[in-house]
Amino acid sequence: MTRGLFILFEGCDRSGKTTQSTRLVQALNDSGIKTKLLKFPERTTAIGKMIDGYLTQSTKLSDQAIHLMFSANRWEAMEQMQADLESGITLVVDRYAYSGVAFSAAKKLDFKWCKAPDVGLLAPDRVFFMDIHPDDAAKRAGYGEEIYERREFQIEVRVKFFTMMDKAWSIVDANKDMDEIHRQILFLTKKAIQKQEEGPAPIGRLWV
Ligand code: T5A
Ligand code: NA
Repeated sequence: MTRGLFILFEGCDRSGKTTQSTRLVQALNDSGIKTKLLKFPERTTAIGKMIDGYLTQSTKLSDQAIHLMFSANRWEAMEQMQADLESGITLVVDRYAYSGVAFSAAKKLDFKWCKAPDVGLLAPDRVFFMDIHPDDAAKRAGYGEEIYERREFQIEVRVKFFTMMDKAWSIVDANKDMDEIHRQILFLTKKAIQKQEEGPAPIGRLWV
């Protein structure tokens, strides 16, 4: 049996990650590819609840402490993610370590320091970067409710994402129509799954 693929969505706030990751999971399951949706931060765990308190501005934490909590929130999911991938389940993940680094580095924390706690996490096979200018994202529903949703900060975050891209990444124009974006992502994902079936590659590790 071929292992599942690890598909990741990254991008600035309100770029459509949750919309597209949900639709992708639905479409893959509909076509018989067993797929699970995960999102980070996973706000339901004990660590996730502290992160939620920080994001909704009910708790204060230092930049370093919240950074390490976001990382711990990924590490607590790793064992299950590996087991799922090995049992042939494809994982679609809404944000991951790249968000962790981009947001903290945009606060001027040292880039290498930001990457360190996530070294060794499972690496995604494909990354879809939902690219939107923060001015366009700001026009979308719900914008501005959480701590990081400020224009200048989001522009900084977008720049940090660009410094981390490699050949696993595809830049998606997130300003296009939702259906069109979905079709493009589904096509690229199915191609990646087919490639994995033809020549299986092991699960990689981040930043080693
Ligand atoms: N964070 C996260 C860190 O600092 N460190 C970390 O390690 C991690 C993992 C919360 C914050 O945490 C930070 C980053 C974030 O600031 P979150 O829980 O993922 O992260 O944030 P959410 O608020 O859930 O999600 P986002 O704000 O990022 O939004 P999405 O998921 O990108 O966008 P989505 O799909 O909810 O869509 C937003 C709106 O736009 C519409 C949708 O209908 C919705 O109303 N929309 C479109 N409109 C027009 N055209 C399209 N193509 C559209 N697609 C969606
Ligand atoms: Na989201």
